[in-house]
Amino acid sequence: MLSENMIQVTLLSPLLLLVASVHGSPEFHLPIDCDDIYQHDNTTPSGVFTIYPGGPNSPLQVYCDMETDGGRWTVFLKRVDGTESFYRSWKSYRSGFGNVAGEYWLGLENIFLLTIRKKNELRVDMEDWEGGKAYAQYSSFSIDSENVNYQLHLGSFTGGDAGDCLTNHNSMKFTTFDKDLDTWEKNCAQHYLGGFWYNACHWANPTGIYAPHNAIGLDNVQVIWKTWKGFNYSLKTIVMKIRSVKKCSCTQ
Ligand SMILES: [Ca+2]
Repeated sequence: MLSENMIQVTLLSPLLLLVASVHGSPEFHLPIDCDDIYQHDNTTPSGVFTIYPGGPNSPLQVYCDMETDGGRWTVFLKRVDGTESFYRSWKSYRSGFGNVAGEYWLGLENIFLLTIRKKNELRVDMEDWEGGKAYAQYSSFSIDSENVNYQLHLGSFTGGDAGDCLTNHNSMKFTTFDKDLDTWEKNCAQHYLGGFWYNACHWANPTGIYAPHNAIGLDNVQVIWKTWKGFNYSLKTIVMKIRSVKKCSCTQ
């Protein structure tokens, strides 16, 4: 799925950064996240970059939002056009899938690594089919390791006109169609066709079926955010992103 250019950039980046660190910029390290990329150059535009939350031998491609509310956001979920299937197994949700230039899930293991390296806040941006936009923001966001099934730890709702749908999902473990760790007697992922920190089951379904509003008759299985458009509205886009809550640790 990666273009030849992207592969070359991925292979060259560590080398170029190593050279940069040897020649006159000893304080510059491999970026852990989009915040590090921004701190190194605050004129960097939004786009696809290589980060190293798992160390120098584990380059990871990601989309950085450098515009919304000051930028520095590392995007871990993006739904924009329905090109990617999100009805996926535990293994798939663990490692990540999709295309970072379009729709993707960064992977639970990568999200875990990102959130143990720094303290992060969470923002969710979404759009409807009539040009409306809304967001929801939370003071902190982290997940546990796979040993405890990537349990979600969410801070308080700090604002946003979309309203608070995720407090209902706080402290939940992750559930996929092949691994039921939700609090419902059945499997929420099988029933609502995504993979998420389901409870019994959801107020939001960011990984649900992508479809234009009213295109499918089934309720609750679409990409929904209950407190903004209700259970029966299928959203046009949804993006989940995190950033370091420390505004600037840079020394330049
Ligand atoms: Ca269950």
